[in-house]
Amino acid sequence: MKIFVATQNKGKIEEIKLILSKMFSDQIEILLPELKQNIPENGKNYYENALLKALWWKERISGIPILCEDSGLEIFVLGGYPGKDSAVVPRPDSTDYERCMHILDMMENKTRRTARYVSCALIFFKDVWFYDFGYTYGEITYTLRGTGGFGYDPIFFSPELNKTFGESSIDEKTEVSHRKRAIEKLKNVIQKIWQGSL
Ligand code: ITT
Repeated sequence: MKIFVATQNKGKIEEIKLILSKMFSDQIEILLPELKQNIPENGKNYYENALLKALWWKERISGIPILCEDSGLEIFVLGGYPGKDSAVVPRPDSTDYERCMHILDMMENKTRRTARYVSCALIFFKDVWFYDFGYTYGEITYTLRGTGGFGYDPIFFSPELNKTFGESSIDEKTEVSHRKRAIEKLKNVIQKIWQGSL
């Protein structure tokens, strides 16, 4: 049972591999992009960006389902910032460390620190697609904590794990992650595609 996982983010790749292998108990063959591609992500929201990635890849990959994911961090007191722009603030070429420091600067003196990660997972097969969302709620920390994960994980405290995602193992994060919650909702559809009933 093959699936093309259309992400170029190394952190996401490791997590999605783990999620899919737990969900389908290793009966699955995961194919990945070979080269770094510059895929436009100028949609109005997570769903549009996930679909843009799928439409780009469907011209290049055929015969197997394509799994795309678009995600972001939303901080309530900042009106949902950085949201769908999470991968490009403060600049597209910033490092993960710079992105975290940018958020900590913006959150200086803020006492309301609730945030959530959002994931929109989308499966595309034969010009038909299905998508769903997953959410994980947490708090923005005051300092960087831990070196695990990627992106904003060292500043995202998960009450479910009682530590930041940066302090968590990939297994722990994956148990409660927005990405797992979104992909899980597509499980039946993925199975139906493989069974040939979609
Ligand atoms: P692909 O488009 O190739 O999948 P990307 O990194 O560009 O990779 P997105 O456009 O969906 O992916 O950007 C999501 C950004 O949101 C990501 O780069 C991180 O900065 C942040 N983010 C999303 N999920 C995260 C997570 O689980 N942990 C930490 N940061 C996350």
